[in-house]
Amino acid sequence: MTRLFLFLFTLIYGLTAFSQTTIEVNIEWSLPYTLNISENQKIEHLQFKNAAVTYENSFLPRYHQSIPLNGNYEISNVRLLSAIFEPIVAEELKVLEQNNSLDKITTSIEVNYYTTTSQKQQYGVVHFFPFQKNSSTGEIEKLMSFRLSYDKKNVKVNSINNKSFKLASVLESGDWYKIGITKDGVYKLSYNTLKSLGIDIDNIDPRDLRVYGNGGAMLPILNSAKRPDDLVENAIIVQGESDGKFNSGDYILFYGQSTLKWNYNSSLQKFEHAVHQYSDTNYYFITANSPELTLPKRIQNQASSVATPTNFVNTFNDFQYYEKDESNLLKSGQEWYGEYFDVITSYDFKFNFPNIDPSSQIHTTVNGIARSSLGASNGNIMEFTVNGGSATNLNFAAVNTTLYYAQYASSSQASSNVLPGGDIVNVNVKYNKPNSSSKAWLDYITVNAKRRLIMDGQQMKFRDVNSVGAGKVAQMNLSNATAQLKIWEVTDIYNVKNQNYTLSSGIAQFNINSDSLREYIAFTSPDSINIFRYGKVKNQNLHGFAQKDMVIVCHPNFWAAGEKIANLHEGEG
Ligand SMILES: [Ca+2]
Ligand SMILES: [Ca+2]
Repeated sequence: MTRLFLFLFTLIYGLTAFSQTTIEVNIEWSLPYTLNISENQKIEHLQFKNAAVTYENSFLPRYHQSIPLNGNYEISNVRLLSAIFEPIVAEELKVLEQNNSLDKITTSIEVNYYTTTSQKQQYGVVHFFPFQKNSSTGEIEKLMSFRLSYDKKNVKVNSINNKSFKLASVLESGDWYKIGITKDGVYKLSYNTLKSLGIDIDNIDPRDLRVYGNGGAMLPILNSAKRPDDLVENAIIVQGESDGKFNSGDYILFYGQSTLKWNYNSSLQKFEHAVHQYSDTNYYFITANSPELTLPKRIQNQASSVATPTNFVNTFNDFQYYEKDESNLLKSGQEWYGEYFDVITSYDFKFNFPNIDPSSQIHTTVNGIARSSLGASNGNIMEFTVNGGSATNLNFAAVNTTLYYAQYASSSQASSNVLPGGDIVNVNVKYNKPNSSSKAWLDYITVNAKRRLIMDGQQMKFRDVNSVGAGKVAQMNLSNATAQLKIWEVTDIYNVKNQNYTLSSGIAQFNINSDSLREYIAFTSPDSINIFRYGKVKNQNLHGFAQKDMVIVCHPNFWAAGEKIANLHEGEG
């Protein structure tokens, strides 16, 4: 038994090598600080050197320590040792009472910590409120000094941290031309389009043509989240390339993705949209002399699965949203709102789902915000109806409308499921203004519906959640199909596939292994019009820069101020 225990201990210890470190800390307290919030509003709060003070924490100062871990480590087992406290004085107690922050102070300090990455370096961050309520005297005490003890634990190198960065950007050399698009779809770049971009189209070999782009969705906010390291090449079709000459009837076909992203929420079983906060246009880059030595990527054919179908797909999931970015209430941040409910308190919205499936419920979600001193129980409610049916309520909490720094408005969201009455889905949103000063704004509406799998228009995207599952094989039956129809699988935007199908009595049929959700676009005519041409781009090599400590991005109008900040930080080293 002992031997087994020893063996296990060695094994665990060997896998997770860690070391313990201790730092001595003195907290440098000063007199309570007075913060001027506006001309006639002041807040007093307790203060020490490098304290973090926020409204959310009732102005209770928080201790913060960032610890460089010098390698691929994780911080753990953080403890405060030899903590020395002193009772707070009456004046300090008064400040805590005024700010209603006493209830945040408990009989022992709750230490919070996490590991984060900044400039490819790992840091441990420790934070806590340096106060305790003495369990025997009941007095509030503040922390004066302590030893901060923590373990540094080796972490398994994951794919993000282990990532090797490219030494050079593809844009470093070669001739590059930029285009922009705003909608998901199949695009056609004709001889004339390429020529007007500035490409020397008569003298290039079309077999060298490549299109690069990283999809249009917003980059993740977290620095540590996975993302492409450089521009990624997309598979394309170059019609007429085999003769080595780009003739006037030759063209490029590629799948372009807009900046709007739809994600499937499997717990709610619906698709949710994410609007790009910085761009309505997604860009693609074209070259015939890329510095990359790989063979140019071309769209490959994908055979129909020979496995026996388990699911027969005649309907598909579709979704639409309505969201206008019209007002930003505090003139800051990322949240924008649309329709304003004040004098007008009711708005109608129309969604069109061609060939809607009458037997599947439509799922509607409405999100809004309201600014009112009254809560939902006093009528601070938005309600929506779908096709005039029964109302669904969004209940809003009251906000303090007199305090400048209080929460400006409260948000709410509600959903409903109803059977459709036809292809058109009418959504009415009303605000039940509880008093004359109450107002509300619409954030967005999303509608998830099922449509019959019937080709509609020149391009149609489709996917089916119902047939997804381990070991499942779906037989897709797309009707209203003609011989001109092409079906591309666009699940992997970098490696789009041309799906083979059989056509019989106007039904395009193919089988697929559907253990995960796949997405398709069927089209009879690619879009050659909605392409914005930007022309040639300069060569650039972001990967060639030495690592910077700080990057300042600013509008040319603020160049002078930007340089001033840069000089200030450079001076500090
Ligand atoms: Ca040709
Ligand atoms: Ca919004």
